[in-house]
Amino acid sequence: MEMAMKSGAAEILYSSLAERGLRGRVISVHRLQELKDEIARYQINGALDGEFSREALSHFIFRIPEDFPSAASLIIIAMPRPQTRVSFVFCGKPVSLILPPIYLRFKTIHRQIVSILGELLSLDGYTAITARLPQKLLAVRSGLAEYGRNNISYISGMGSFFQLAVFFSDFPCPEDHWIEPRMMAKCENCRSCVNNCPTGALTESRFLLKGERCLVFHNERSSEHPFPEWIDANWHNSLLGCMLCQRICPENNNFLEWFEGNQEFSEEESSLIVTGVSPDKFPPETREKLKNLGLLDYIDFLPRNLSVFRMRQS
Ligand code: B12
Ligand code: SF4
Ligand code: SF4
Repeated sequence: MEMAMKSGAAEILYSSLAERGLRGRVISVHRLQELKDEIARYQINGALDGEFSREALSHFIFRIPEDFPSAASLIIIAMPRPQTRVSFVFCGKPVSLILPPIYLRFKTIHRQIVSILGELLSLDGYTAITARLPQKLLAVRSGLAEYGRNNISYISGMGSFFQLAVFFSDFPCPEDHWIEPRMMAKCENCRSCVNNCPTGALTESRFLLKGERCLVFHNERSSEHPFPEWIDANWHNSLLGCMLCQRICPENNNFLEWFEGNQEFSEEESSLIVTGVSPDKFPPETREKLKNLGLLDYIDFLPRNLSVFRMRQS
């Protein structure tokens, strides 16, 4: 294929990714500083809540890795991801919950993306390593995606149902596209997501999400943080995350019924998980179910998150 020898090297990479169901964009590594400044601007002007920013945004590293001085580009990849159903039984009554796109086997999917990209790049002697950068902003700035008013990014043909990954690469990028963040045209006359957000995380007064008001921030937080009192128990709608501003969105109409699997947990298993018993003490088949879903990575959050649904049944 000799991608880099040809002028349309990036286009060839894009079509090779598309053949495998992925979308990608390459931009110059020189954009790192602009990216850093863009996030810092919101931190400095106080638009981002301090506690939220420290917890959710402090893992970014806006530098070329020391052991990869030949990094010339950032490669942004999107892989379509379905919703999943996970069912529990509390007080003899079944509770069927959504696991939103990206939570199902998140790490395994990331490894799959690494492997596909690595294989394609290696054909021309290039390589890539995972970067810790603002993936959504990069997806939008590179032209891969557009923002929805709900602050989630959208790609034509995928809606918002995809997982993003960003890599440093020595793949050359002589010129790149660095475009102003764009909102989907569909959002101009639509407010469905804002109206359906119960917490005030999405408001008319500003575009930027109030992360500290978003249910997802609270149900992805470590277990020493109980849900704050201002969160109405009836707002919870997913085992992890929240689907209220995505499932109401007309841009996702084609994907609403896209579910992969329905993993059921018996009343005994549900009780073990919700009471926070250590997974080492779970029966092997329960552990296996959780492992296959990729939920062992989130196991500490499940007692808090599930207990609100158990309360509703009692
Ligand atoms: C922190 C974080 C969160 C936080 C904060 C979310 C947020 N919007 O920032 C919390 C925990 C709340 C969260 C929730 C969710 N997240 Co999250 N999250 C992240 C993370 C780690 C960083 C995001 C980030 O950079 N935030 C910082 C803010 C400043 O960036 P931003 O949102 O892009 O903000 C830009 C816009 O507001 C824009 N802007 C400002 N004003 C204006 C005005 C106009 C007109 C326009 C057009 C733009 C614009 O400029 C800002 C940046 O400069 C990324 C993974 C990663 N490494 O990047 C995943 C990630 C963004 N999350 C993801 C997902 C799936 C979700 C959830 C949908 C999960 C769920 N179903 O429950 C929810 C969605 C909540 C929502 N409505 O946004 C996916 C997004 C996939 C996609 N389709 O876009 C990512 C990329 C993870 C992944 N690997 O796939 N998340
Ligand atoms: S619900 Fe409407 S405003 Fe919100 S992201 Fe979807 S199209 Fe845009
Ligand atoms: S994910 Fe839920 S809480 Fe967060 S902005 Fe969307 S609707 Fe609001």
